[in-house]
Amino acid sequence: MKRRIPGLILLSVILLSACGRASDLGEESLTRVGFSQLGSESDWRMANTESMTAALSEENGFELLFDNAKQRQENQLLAIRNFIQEDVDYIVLAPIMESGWDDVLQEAKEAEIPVIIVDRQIDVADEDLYTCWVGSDFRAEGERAVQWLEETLRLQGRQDDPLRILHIQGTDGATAQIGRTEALAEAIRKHPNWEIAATLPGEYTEAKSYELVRDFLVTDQRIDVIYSENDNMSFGAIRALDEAEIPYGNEGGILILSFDAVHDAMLLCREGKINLCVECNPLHGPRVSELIRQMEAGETPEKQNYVEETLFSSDTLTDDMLREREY
Ligand code: GYE
Repeated sequence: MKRRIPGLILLSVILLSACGRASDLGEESLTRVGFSQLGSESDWRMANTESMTAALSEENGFELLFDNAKQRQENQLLAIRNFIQEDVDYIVLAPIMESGWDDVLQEAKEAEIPVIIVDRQIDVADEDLYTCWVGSDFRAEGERAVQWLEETLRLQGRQDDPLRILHIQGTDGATAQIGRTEALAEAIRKHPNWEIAATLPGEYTEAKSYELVRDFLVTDQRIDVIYSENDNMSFGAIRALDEAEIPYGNEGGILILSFDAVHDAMLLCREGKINLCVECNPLHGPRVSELIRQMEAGETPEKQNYVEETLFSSDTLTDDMLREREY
């Protein structure tokens, strides 16, 4: 009896550890990714989250730890520290703004967890704090919008007329805001007859933009152009214009230039209510999983990965383009 007990114990230990190893194996074969998403402020952001969660799914070999920071950088810092504690294989960060990441990414580096930045960029003293970035060239997007405006005004014979632009700005310090604003500022310097009527901090949301534009229009309606740094802010502006019964779009009133080109904005563009949709592609999920695949294979991905983009204007947008729109 005495001699059988150790045997039984031994057997159960073997069985237990065998079971343990079997389930561990299942989990270990999944790549664990912590993704800190900055929020859910816009249609673009929702499409981005969907693309990321679809690509980093279990069927595709990933275990995704997802955190929505609800527009607060401190929530993103918490999420990253949590991912470090969880000892994930990769951290993916969609940063709300460029500054403020040095310390937390130093911690990730010390924990030897590679960091992939997606969408907006980060401004860190040591570029080795992240492995690579994938996103858009926001300055180029702004320049495309400005060129379209110059060309449109020229075709209308208005290139020398005074032009008042209402600028609706995205989240302060975000790369998308910085690039799109810089392109406009450059255009203002170049055209002495162009003027910014006001810059409104719309924070990329429809609600904020609606309130700001509505209040602005009470005292000033001499606007020729709205330069809106994302589609949702354009939706808010359009609601305010409708309420104030101010014409816009192809009705011959205010020209509306909008960034992102999400499906609802493309619809409004097709209807002639938005004059220009500057494309900004949110479908980064497959791009991020490809970067991870490269790293898993021991390759070094390109540091900066820019996405190709185009623009759509209300006079060239077709039903086919609308149908093909994935977001
Ligand atoms: O334009 C806006 C979103 O960073 C490119 O963020 C992104 C911007 C996008 O909220 O809709």
